[in-house]
Amino acid sequence: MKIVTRSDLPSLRRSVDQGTEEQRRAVKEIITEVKSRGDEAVFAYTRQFDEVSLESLKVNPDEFDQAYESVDGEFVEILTEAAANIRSFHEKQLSQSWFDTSSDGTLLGQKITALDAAGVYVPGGTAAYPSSVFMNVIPAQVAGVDHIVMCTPPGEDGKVPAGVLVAARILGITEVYKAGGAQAIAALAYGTETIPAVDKITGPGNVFVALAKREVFGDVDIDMIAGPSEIAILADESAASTEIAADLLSQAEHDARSSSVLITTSAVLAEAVNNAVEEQLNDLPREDIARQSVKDYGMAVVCPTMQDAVDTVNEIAPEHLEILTSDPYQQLGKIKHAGAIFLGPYSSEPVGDYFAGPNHVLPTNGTARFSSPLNVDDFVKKSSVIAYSEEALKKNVDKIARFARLEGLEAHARAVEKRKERWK
Ligand code: HSO
Ligand code: ZN
Repeated sequence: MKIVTRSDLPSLRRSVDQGTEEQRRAVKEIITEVKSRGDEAVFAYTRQFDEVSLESLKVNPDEFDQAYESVDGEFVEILTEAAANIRSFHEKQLSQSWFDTSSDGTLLGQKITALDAAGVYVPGGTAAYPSSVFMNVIPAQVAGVDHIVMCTPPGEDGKVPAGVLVAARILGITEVYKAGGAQAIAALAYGTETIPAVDKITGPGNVFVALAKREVFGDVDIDMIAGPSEIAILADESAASTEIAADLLSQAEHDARSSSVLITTSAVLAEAVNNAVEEQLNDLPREDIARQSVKDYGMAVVCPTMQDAVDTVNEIAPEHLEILTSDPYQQLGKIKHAGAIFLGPYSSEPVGDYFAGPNHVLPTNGTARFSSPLNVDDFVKKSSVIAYSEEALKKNVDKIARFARLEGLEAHARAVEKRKERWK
């Protein structure tokens, strides 16, 4: 990893993958085809891209049973405990409808209603993470979404990874469809004979999934277009260099474009972490990915003061921030932009990826400046409620009519004035 001073820090923002012209055209075509030919198009694209001929798009109960039997009992117990932690954290996010009355008898409020249906996309291959099933489904369940379905590409054997099915079953999700890529997103957005149309699509995916989500946005809602994982660690000389290196690598192994950055006041620590990263890289199973990531996006930034270090964190607005200083709570107050903040030596980042309870779907690439972790509010919407009283309308009708006429909207003015006839 490079060791730089704050003034030499290059921008860590990675350009958002907009796909190539050809990829964008392909995605548009897939969406059009799925819209008009439904299941038939999904089957055809699955043959073409996933190289498998399916008999049915829907995972059947036997497949769930087989998945359940194929994994060991302890794994199921760990998943069950993690799901309970994630659920109880998200239950605290539930917001309530509210109604306020005023002395003139008016009632104003905000009514919260869950979305009717949500679709979770789970990527295929090695990124088919049971933990991501939890992080996308649980907030929707806590919000009260009645209909939650999942789409995931089948492997060449026509199967969905066991861990994904076990995670779905633990949550009581029975509708899992074997569809991936842009065709899955199109099916979730517009519906096919088998796959239901939903109101919101969440979950990560490759460039085709991301382009398709952008394309259907507006007809349905989407979560965010997540970029590669990132970790920033704010540390002083009190931190353990080997633990820092291990935590940096935990995110570097996600993707060759993942970024892992140490921000520190100690040049000695930066050097020690750099050495520890090199050493630990050597025997990682995903060494190639992690090494590439550390080479291109790994960095130690040495800052003259802790305030400079904190400013650097806020400029980066990392997805994950660990604070490994002698006074982590004191620094917490100064952090403005980070998706998830981990305090102290026992809060290693994977604690949050899997188990503590907060969501691991987090804003990346600096978007923590303006957005939040996936949460229960992402699966509800609010309706404003207005019950104006006679007294209030009497008092305000002329102001409202005047306002409307100032906008040149005569029918608006007359609509409110119509009520004046009641008072004659
Ligand atoms: N750290 C990833 C999420 C994840 N980690 C899933 C392991 N599994 C999000 O940035
Ligand atoms: Zn992770």
